[in-house]
Amino acid sequence: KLKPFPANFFWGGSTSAYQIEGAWNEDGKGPSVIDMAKYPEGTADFKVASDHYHHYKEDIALLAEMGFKAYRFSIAWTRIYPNGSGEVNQKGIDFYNNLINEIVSHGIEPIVTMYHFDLPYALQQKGGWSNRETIDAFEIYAQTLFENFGDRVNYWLTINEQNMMILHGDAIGTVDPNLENPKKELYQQNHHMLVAQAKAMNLCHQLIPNAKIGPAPNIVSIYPASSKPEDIMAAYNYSAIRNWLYLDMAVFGRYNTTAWNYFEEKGYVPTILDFDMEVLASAKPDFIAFNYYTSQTVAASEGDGSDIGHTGDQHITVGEPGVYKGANNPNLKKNEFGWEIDPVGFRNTLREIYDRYNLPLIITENGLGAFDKLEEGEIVNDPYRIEFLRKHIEQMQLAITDGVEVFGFCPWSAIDLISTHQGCSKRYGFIFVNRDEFDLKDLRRIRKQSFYWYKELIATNGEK
Ligand code: BGP
Repeated sequence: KLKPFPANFFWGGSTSAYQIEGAWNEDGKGPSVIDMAKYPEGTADFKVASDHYHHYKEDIALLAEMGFKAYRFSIAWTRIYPNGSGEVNQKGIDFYNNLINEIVSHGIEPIVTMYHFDLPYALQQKGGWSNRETIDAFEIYAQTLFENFGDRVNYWLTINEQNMMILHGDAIGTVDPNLENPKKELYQQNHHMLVAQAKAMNLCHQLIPNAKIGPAPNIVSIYPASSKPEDIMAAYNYSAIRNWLYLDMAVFGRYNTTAWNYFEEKGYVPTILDFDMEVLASAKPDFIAFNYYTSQTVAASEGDGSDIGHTGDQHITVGEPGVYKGANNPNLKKNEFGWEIDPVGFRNTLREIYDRYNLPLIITENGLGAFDKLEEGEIVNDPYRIEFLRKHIEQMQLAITDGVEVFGFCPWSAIDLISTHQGCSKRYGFIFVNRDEFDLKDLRRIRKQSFYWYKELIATNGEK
């Protein structure tokens, strides 16, 4: 018999600042690494995005109409500190005060990501996460957030998908790919981010003791491509490098042994200062947030890595010579963008995380990117999205029945926004935003079919 979803379950949705807000240089906002990055040809930049900065009241009203219990969004570090550190930009504080008040006034619980890929460019110019000063800047930024918004924000997420930033450093671009050993540098940055995260968790508990805070990596079950013991070992190792390295540190305050051995073998061992491990061990998250889109399948990699190529998600390469290589999973269907769809893997992932850490879980991203079409009569038919979410929600309920403590589901994305790598034609939202890659049109908001479906699902606490 299925267990019902808990009362007060956080049904909601997610966005991130640079993907939705626009107003990239308004009201004193400084540039982030995202603003300065080059975009793939033919795709929109993030300057206007969904223009949420100017539409936030209308947008929050629509989320309230859907019955959202929680809304996960990120604060742009460069609105608060245009240069990453130094002077606070009051207009940035004002914007988020207004936004949070709007959210709270509709009875929606705000869930705030402190840092979602958009590192201040001024910090990047000084070495970004390679420079320990960025840890201090993050700590001060965190303090500013807790002091200004901690009276209304009870749920905080430290860093979005730190593991993706490190594993696919070229995709988010915090490291120069021309360095002699870019991966060593990435793992140094990783160490600094982990220390920054630990400091933020401690600060949160100190300054706003009633609030809760946790990490928000992308965690997925890893399958071996075959029953060959070598493939099973590759899957085990990749899971340690991709998943547990990040969460073991956040929860247990220590480096995962398999990941550490891999650092040693590959020459990626980061420099650790004396007091770092104490700081890391002293911090504890209250929950684990994670993003899940698809599982991953890997095989053993032998030789020079020339057999490592693109799989599944087409814009990233999965693999490392001698360790693992991405493989297609013939048992799974793919979405229009080549991402494998695996709802059962979602249940497995929930169980894996819960068994390992015994902390409450919240899903902060899950969803389907698709080329939605606006049809005559203001209609957007997206049955594929409904089916994707329904199947994942079913598996989540099975996981809850298994005994996994889940307190919220915030799919990606609440509203259409700009995809991190694939422009605005790849849509994820319940609400259509009328614009094309380069034609901003009128940016009007249109409820998709999935909007009405999700509204009913929330109204029945997931029963329908
Ligand atoms: C996650 C990011 C989001 C979002 C999502 C969808 O990795 O946290 O910011 O972009 O993936 O990915 P994409 O936009 O590449 O389809």
